[in-house]
Amino acid sequence: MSRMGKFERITKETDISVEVDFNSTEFEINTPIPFFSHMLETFAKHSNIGIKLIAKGDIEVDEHHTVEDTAIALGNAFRDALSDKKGIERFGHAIVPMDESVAICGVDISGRGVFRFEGEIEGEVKGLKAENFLHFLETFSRESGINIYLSISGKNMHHMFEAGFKALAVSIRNAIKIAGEETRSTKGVLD
Ligand SMILES: [Mn+2]
Repeated sequence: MSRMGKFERITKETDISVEVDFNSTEFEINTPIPFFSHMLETFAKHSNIGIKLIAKGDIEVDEHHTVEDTAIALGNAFRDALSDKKGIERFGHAIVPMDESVAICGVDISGRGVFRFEGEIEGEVKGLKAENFLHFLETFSRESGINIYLSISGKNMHHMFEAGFKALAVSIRNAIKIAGEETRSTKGVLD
């Protein structure tokens, strides 16, 4: 079964193209924000999902447009790859520590993209502000239809962001696994 998704978004602010393939683990990430690329590579690596993502954007304004539009494109590529969600595990969770930090994540691929965050996170890791890290996750959740709960505590911002992306990746890796033939919902559909 092919489980691939694609999305392109070109505006006056950004130019993003994303391909995801649940049957591949090869990734190639290229964004103008090295730390953001590092986070997306971390996400690809630990989710075991093949992701090809090329993003260009007006980072001379700030990173907001590029981060948001990347989330829109990645979310829609996921929605496309998830298709009718038939047979998927649906739920996934992970607790991922990174040195003094820890992230707790749970996902439900329900078709309803609600993002809930708990924790205190502010400041910036070179080129990626905490507000845009959260905005990325909220936008990805909404566009993909993946309900995401995430809690992060710690001291080092790099560790906190990275633990968050790893916990999300491991949760999604488990939730997209094929568990059977049936749709895992008493309603019969996931949307
Ligand atoms: Mn790192």
